[in-house]
Amino acid sequence: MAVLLPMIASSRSAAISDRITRPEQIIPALRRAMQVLTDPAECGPVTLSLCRDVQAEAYDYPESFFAEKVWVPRRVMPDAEEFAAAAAALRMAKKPVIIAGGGVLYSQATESLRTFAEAHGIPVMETQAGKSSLPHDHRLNMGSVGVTGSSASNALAVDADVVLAVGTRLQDFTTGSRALFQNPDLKIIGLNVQPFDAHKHNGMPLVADAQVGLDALHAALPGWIVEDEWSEKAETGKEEWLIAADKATATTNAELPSDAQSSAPYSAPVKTLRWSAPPVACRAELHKLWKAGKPGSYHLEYGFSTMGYEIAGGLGVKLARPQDDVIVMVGDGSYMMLNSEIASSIMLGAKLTIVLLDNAGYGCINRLQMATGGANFNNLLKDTHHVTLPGIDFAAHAAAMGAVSRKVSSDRRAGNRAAGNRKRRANHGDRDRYRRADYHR
Ligand SMILES: Cc1ncc(C[n+]2csc(CCOP(=O)(O)OP(=O)(O)O)c2C)c(N)n1
Ligand SMILES: [Mg+2]
Repeated sequence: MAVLLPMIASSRSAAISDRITRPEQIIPALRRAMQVLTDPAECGPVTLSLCRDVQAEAYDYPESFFAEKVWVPRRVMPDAEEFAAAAAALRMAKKPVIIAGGGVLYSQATESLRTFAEAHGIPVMETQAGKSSLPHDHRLNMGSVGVTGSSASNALAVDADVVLAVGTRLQDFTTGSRALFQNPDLKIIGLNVQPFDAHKHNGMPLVADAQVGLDALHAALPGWIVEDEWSEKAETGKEEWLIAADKATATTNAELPSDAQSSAPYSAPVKTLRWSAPPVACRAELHKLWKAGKPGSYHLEYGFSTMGYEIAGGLGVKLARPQDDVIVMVGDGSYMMLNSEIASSIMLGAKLTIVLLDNAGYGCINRLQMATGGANFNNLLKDTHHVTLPGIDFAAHAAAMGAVSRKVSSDRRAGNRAAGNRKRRANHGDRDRYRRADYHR
């Protein structure tokens, strides 16, 4: 009897799923798998199921099967009619905005975005996946948009008459479940390699690669620039937002810091370094307040919001960008779900700085529960059914896997230690993580 062993699994139904019952079947199957995985619109997922007895079979594979192949991203050109309609809509726009989604980063279109936005004076707002498309301090970057959006972005989005949505799925967090945009004459241009997303929200589709599409729109709109009134609204909104953000992250005399305050010491130096933060904990705060510098300096899994992704995700970032310092922010709950990649990071010599925010339970879900009128139940450890509350020593736990670990009592000290340890890493390759003082107990 054949036992099936999936090679690449995914929680989404696979774009291709193949069952390998003969060794030679892997030749076309792997090629097809790579084609789907590198397709800018499909991006996988792929499942190849190998029968266990087939795995033990010898086979004389042709050498051509092992030849190196270089992937060149496909840059889909826009259709002439879709393009003409999009350019005409923009030319008529009085209150345009751009929403930058993850597609801007995947397409490496950040320079094209900057050129386009600057030339035409269009304010830009970012989704979770699109965060860092523009540096946080760029004058046209209004910050996060939607449910976890800044006041600057959301005030513009309410009035916008044309939304150029670039490489975004326009999901419910971005659009406030269709409640955010309120202009009755609103037009959404969906610049996307994926036709399904390009058509969303009754959008005018512009199926194309983000970089190609932005460059072509720029060339088609010479001299067109938004009116002063709209630019001024953007400028004032951003100033007000920065004041509010500074206030939210400033230290106070409160006994325990908020999530917003916790993230501040790590995100401050981002201008010079490329740091990455893949947390589930405090994701709303980070979407709003993390000061992303260079493109790709912020990474958060929000497709499925999967707890346990953080340390494994951070390790992936580090393997892809070995020259960068990677800071992982993780909650105690998420840490409990998946921490074993600490051992992998040590085996691989891939240094991570892991900041563990310990509030003894599922703090953000507890807050949601309270905000909808509930009573504390089953989220914080103290509210669970228990005989004894576990006093988990996370620092000792990580140390047991080989990490250099510290429990620190304040965010400022944690930030200082992270800075100090960057130097040490250069010399000794240390790994560090911190347990911040509890702030809910
Ligand atoms: C695998 C998985 N299970 C459940 C959830 C729902 N969920 C989102 S955040 C959260 C609690 C996170 O707790 P913790 O990591 O300690 O962060 P905190 O909110 O306390 O800062 C839960 C249960 C999820 N996102 N993923
Ligand atoms: Mg927690």
